[in-house]
Amino acid sequence: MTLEDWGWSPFFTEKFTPWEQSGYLPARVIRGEKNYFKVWSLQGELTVRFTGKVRHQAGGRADLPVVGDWVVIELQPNQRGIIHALLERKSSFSRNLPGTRKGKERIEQQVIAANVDLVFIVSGLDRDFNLRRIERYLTLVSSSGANAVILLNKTDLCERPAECKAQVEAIAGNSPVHLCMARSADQLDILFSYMQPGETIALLGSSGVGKSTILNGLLGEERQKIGAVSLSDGKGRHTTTHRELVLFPSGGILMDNPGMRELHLWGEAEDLAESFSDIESLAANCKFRNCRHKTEPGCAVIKAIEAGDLNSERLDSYHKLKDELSNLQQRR
Ligand SMILES: Nc1nc2c(ncn2[C@@H]2O[C@H](COP(=O)(O)OP(=O)(O)OP(=O)(O)O)[C@@H](O)[C@H]2O)c(=O)[nH]1
Ligand SMILES: [Mg+2]
Ligand SMILES: [Zn+2]
Repeated sequence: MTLEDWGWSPFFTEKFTPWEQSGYLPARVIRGEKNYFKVWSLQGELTVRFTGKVRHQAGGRADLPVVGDWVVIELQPNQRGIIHALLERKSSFSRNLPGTRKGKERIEQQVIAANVDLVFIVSGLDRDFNLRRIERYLTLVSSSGANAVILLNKTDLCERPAECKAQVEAIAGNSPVHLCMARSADQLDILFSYMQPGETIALLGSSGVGKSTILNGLLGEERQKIGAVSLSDGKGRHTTTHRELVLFPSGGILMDNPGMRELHLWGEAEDLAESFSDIESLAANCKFRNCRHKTEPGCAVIKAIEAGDLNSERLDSYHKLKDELSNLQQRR
C-alpha cells in the first residue's frame, strides 16, 4: 500500500513540506473514536491522539481532525502516535449544529468529513423515499464542492422504480441517478466505474437506507454491521455509529457514515445555483432582478409553475433552503 492508494497527492506533499525534516509521518484519519483516532500511515495502522497544542491552536471545532483528514504524526512504540498538526483540507463538508447556549440561539459549523471527492447520496425506495430530502443532500454536497451520484436502493420494495428514478432525475441536475438492490448485491457493478485509485467516496443518507449494505456488497464481504429497519416507522436504528474509511483492494476508498438525524445546511445561498439550477435559470427572466418568486409581477418562476413546467413543491423546497442559508449567512 502506498500513500497515494489512500488519497495522497502533490497537494498534500506541498502542505507537508514544513515537516519533511522533522521525522514525523503523514497519516490519514480512517476512524474517529471519542478520545482517539485510527490513522493509516506507511508504518501501518496506528492509534493516535492529538496534543493539547493542536487543540489550543484550533480556532474552533472545525479545525480539529475528522475522518478523511491528513495529519502529521509522531510515531510512538506499540503502533501508537501523536497528532502534531492537521494538513490543510482539499475539501470538506459541513453541517450546521444549531443549539442554544446561555439561552441564546447559536450556530456551529460541524465538519462532517474531509477530503472527499465524490458523494453517493443513498435513498431507500421504501418509506424513506423523499425528493425534498434528496434536494437537501444535493445542496449540502454542492456547498462542499464535491460531486454527487444518487443511489436509489431497495428497488425490490418499490412497485415502479423507473418512475421514482425519473422523478429524481428531474431534480438531480447533472448528478447521475442509479437504481440498485444492495441486499442481493444487484446492480452494484456500475458503482465500480466511479471508484478510482486514491479517490474517496462518501456514502451519505438517512439511517437504514442501506449504506453499509452497499459497502459490503461492493467489497464482497461483511465488513460493516447491518441493522434492520423498524417495522413500525420504517426508519433505521443508527447501526453505523462511526465514520470510517475502507480501502478497496481494487482501488478507491469508501467512507461509511452514520445516518444523520438532522441535516441543517452549512453554506451560502449561492450554493443553490447548482442544486436548483432549473429555478435559477428561470429566474433570469423575472421582471425584477431581486425577484423572490413569491408574489412579484412578471415572475418567470411562478409563470413556469402556472404553465405546469415546474413543480410548486420544488419551489417551496427552494424557498425553505434559501431562507435557511440566508439566516445562517446573517448570523455568521
Ligand atoms: N429490501 C431491501 N432491504 C435492503 C436492501 N439493502 C439494504 N437493505 C436492508 O436495509 C436495512 C438497513 O441496512 P444498512 O446497510 O444497515 O443501512 P445503513 O444506511 O447503513 O443504516 P445506518 O448504519 O443506521 O445509517 C437492513 O435490514 C438491510 O438488509 C435492499 O436492496 N432491499
Ligand atoms: Mg450503516
Ligand atoms: Zn421571480
